[in-house]
Amino acid sequence: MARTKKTIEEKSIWDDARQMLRKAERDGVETAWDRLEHQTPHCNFCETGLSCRNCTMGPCRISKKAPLGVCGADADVVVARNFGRFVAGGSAGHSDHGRDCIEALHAVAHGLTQDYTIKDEAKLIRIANELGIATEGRQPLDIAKDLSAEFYANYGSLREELSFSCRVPEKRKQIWKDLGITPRGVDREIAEMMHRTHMGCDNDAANTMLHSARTCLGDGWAGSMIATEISDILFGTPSPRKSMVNLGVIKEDQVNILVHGHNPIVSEKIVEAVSDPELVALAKEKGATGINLAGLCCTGNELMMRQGIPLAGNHLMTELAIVTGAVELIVVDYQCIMPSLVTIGNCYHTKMVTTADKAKFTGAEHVKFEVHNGMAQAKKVVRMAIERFPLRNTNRVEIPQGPIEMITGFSNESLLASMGGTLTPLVEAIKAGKVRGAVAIVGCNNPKYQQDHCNVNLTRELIKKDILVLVTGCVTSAAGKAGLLVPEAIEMAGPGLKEICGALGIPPVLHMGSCVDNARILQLAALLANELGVDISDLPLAGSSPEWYSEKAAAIGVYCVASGIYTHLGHPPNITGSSVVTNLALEGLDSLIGACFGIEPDPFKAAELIDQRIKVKRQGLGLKP
Ligand code: XCC
Ligand code: SF4
Repeated sequence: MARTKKTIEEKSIWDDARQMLRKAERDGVETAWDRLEHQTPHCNFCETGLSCRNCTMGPCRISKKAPLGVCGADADVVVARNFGRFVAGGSAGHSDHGRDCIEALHAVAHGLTQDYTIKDEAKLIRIANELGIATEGRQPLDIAKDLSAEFYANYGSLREELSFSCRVPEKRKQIWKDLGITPRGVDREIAEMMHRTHMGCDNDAANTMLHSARTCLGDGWAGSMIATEISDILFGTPSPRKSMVNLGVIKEDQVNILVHGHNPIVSEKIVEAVSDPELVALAKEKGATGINLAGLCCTGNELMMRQGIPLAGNHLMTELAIVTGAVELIVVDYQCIMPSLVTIGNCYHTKMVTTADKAKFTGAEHVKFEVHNGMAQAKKVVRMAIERFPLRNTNRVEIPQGPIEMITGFSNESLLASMGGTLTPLVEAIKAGKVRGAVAIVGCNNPKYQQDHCNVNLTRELIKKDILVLVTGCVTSAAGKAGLLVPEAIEMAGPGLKEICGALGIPPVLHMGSCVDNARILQLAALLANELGVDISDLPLAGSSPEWYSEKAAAIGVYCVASGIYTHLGHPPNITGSSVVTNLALEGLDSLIGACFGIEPDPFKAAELIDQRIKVKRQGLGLKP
């Protein structure tokens, strides 16, 4: 097969990306798009999920000529096992991030750190009450002790169900129970998936797929939800504020530090350190006018939601940010961090610093962050960045101009507050057909597809149809750069959505956080369902991940569907080698669980697909489509 070389315009829809892709070419820097070219064409067995490496009687490749692996596994079994392990990886990622949050809360509660505190006491008490932990007359730290213990228990094997199952509508819980997929413990379901997919265990594709759902539900309703709720307790529950997005947030005359990864435990301390007067003075001594901090990917979303820190870009912008030549240091924790960043940093003067023992990068400097030393380590990292500033080669600096304004900070709490503390205005707007439904557009970039083309166009099409859009993760940067995250964007919305958002003073597309914050959307969906006395699957809702790439994104898709939310993907996971698994995902799940996946690469057709679904759900509720 001939390799097709994409033009720069075909790689991304953005000017800032294109400008940096041109500079990368001039500077001899290789990016994900170049490496994709070297990897193309991809192995067809792997792409369709038909290769198995689960034992050394293999590896096996399932084909017409050889339809069974050495052990006798057929296409359906191999595909289901591969998919099961794929989403177990994603669930592990979100959930282990959640575990790190519990450790921080536990350390705060037990006085093991001075570096973190409880910022939102009201939320601590609210969540404790919700989970049946006594709060009356107790000190916040005492409550936090019990809450961290309660959360830890969600990871083990002693529970029949998760703490936040109290949020799940009864009808949904019954469906889970009937199918035997009520998630019991986060780690338990992940470990069981590894067990089931060992040679000679679960050799029934549908059964393995059901356990995929159970595993991912553990992610959505525990791992991710716990990460979000604790992050709010420790760092504050987000409220609407202005911020900026695109590579233009990098400042020519300042020391530039980028934070990349996922967990606010590291990045929140960096935020504090950059305003340390001593360090600011040091930066000035070195010839900079100050220290500038910007975020990438999900940790960027976290900082933006709570602190309004600007966002330099999403997944495919991470390499290009370094190509500006103006980044002194990039500090990372874990997930979605391309190992190529070290190499690209070396082409300039950019230092890469890792902070988590579970995510070291050869060639990067490791500054281990622990709950008890976060502040000291953050200052150390900022100092390292300042020391790099004189090494910057000003002849090689080129920063795209003109960052775009956006509004961030729509937690469920702030959303409810904007509606006067109740869901009634939203429910009324839905009933009246002014807001016909809501769609969460989430996830990533993938160099196989023109960057953000689908993310942006799907968002635009949906708001035209009076569908409220909620964005998280790497779609945030896409929607922000397209000017969709400001109140003025109601001009691009349909008349009903324009009226409602205009009256509330909110954009037609709401930034709800990072990818673990999709748990906020689950909670909101459950609140809506409970308010109407129906199941989540009865609501005019959908999810979409148009340009997804990661195991985590697949896990999100599965927990969305298993929670009753129809989910669109721009391209299928590696399952198309099995008709059983593919049919289950695209249809079968609908009758079992009340939702399924839809695959459509074209954003305009995808909008129609989602719109159809919303019509059906509206009619089901007795509303005009
Ligand atoms: Fe990663 Fe979370 Fe995807 Fe972005 S959206 S590329 S998973 S950073 Ni979560
Ligand atoms: Fe082959 Fe079966 Fe071993 Fe997989 S588990 S590598 S299909 S023999």
